[in-house]
Amino acid sequence: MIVLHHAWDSLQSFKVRMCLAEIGIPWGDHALNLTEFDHLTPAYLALNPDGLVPALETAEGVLTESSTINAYLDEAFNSMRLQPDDAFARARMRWWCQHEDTVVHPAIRPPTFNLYIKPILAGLSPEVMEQRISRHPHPERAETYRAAASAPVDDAAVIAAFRSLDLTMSRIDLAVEQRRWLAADTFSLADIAMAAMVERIEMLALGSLWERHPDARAWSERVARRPSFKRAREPRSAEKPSPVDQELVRRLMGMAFG
Ligand SMILES: N[C@@H](CCC(=O)N[C@@H](CS)C(=O)NCC(=O)O)C(=O)O
Repeated sequence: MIVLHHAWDSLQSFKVRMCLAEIGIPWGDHALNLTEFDHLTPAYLALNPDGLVPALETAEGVLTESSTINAYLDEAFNSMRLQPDDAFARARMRWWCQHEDTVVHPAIRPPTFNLYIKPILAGLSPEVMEQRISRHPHPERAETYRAAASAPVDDAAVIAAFRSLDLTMSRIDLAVEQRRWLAADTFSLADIAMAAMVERIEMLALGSLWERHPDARAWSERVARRPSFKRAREPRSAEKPSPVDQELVRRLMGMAFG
């Protein structure tokens, strides 16, 4: 049995859960809470010395990096049905997976930390924060948590992120003008990778970003209708109120797009 070490509110974990749901294989569930710093316990650091989620535990060893995990799952358990047959379309699929890892995920982090994590960590004393975060193997990541707990909202970082996401949506517009899904006419790992962005935009109440991109929005709606999308977000349910400050979002959106 494979075991997924993940967090329900982690973007990159969502990608892997959606892939597992598309393939339909059973998996062991080890959920960590990132704002409780479960990913920095000695036990988890022994499993993944980077102290990040997701990590997939298999009989052969532990795999990290969500795109690598998804490609492995599709190859090992799904006869590569989530990868187009055509070599160029497959290259396009890898492009989108890489774009999600290197552009979208970094862009999503400032809004996530400023709009979602900040209110959760706000009450934590600097001493307790230091106790928990000092084990982080990546000092720049530790710094992001410290800033979320105590620094003011970083307007400039969030605005830059909105513009970056807007640019990515323009690329989605272009892609789906030419084909039904991002890499090909068939649904692929590219759509799964980018579905994480769809989910996070909804979670952070940033839906107005889609307004400038009707084709991208239609693609995002097709993605969100898939049963695997719904499975991937369980059990983080709608009844849990979003701590996102709508007024702050409106102000920052106004500053980004005037
Ligand atoms: N490139 C890695 C990124 C993993 C990553 O940054 N995961 C985030 C959650 S989405 C995390 O573990 N954050 C905890 C931290 O920064 O301390 C992947 O795609 O798996």
